[in-house]
Amino acid sequence: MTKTAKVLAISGGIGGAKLALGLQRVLPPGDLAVLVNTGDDFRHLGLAISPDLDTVLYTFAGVANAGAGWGREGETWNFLEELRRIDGPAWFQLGDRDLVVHVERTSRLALGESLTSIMAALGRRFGVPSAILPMTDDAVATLLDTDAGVLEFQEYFVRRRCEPRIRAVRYAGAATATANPALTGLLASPELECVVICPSNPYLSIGPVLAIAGLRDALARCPVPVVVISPIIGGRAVKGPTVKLMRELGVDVSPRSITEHYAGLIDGLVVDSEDMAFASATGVPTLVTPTLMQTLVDREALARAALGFAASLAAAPRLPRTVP
Ligand code: FO1
Repeated sequence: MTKTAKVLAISGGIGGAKLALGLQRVLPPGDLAVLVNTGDDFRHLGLAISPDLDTVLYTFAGVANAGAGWGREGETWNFLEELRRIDGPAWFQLGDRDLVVHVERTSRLALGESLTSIMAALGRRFGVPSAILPMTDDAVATLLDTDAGVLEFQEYFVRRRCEPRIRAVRYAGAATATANPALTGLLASPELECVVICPSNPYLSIGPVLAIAGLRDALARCPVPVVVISPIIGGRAVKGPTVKLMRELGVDVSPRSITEHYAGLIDGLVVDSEDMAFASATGVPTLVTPTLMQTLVDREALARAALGFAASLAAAPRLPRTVP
């Protein structure tokens, strides 16, 4: 029988996976489960692509391309070069090794296997000690209402390099999607000690996860501390379009906005030392610590700090979570 996780992390791709790896490295094997965004998933060349799941898988297995943050280290590009030569859709770069995972996932889905089961099998094959849980086995797509029309996530993110101006973010299918069944059990488990929301984009990466009604409710009701690591450092995002998006949505780029975004769900916020001045105005208990993760040591240090902070919140009398 598999061990019940003690820590649940919620993550998108690149930024979130960095902290998730730190958590995996400081926790005993089997103590971590990661709930991963699938709102970026799409069909490309007939293949089922799950970028954030694969980023977490490769990061946990130690085979990720550290520079790009996505795809495999030591990748070869024969498939992509040949695709480009015949004028195929090479804007989304699929490496040869990475391609194998997409082909395998697509064929197993076609045979009726669930995404959860496929990711569990891949996790075992890659020797990953943590559970990698898709947020749902149903189709959910993050759609962007932009000044260039409605765009699917990868169309906006990769093909258009996040250039269009976003007016609204939607999560098509989330209202009727069923949360990963393992998650509801885990959130109610007496073994669970805390939930850590990784410093992923709150709108594009964590937003789709929390848009699944059953999942949001289960998280709001869970009795253990839920802490979030702010993805904003000194008014900047470490990577990606978080700050640009917040500005376009008319949201103040500050730790307080992160608390407001997660209102009713979190018990504590972790902000970077550079944002010390905001710590007393976040509206929730706040830990100030370095959050920039450039090295493995940084990732482990932030993981330890987040876990210690959650433990301190569990020990103290709990404030009721404000319902939005
Ligand atoms: N990101 C890019 O910026 N360009 C790419 O060509 C690209 C290809 C790609 C292939 C497989 C995969 O798993 C991820 C890939 N990503 C690529 C990353 C991905 O689009 C984003 O990082 C996530 O969707 C956002 O978390």
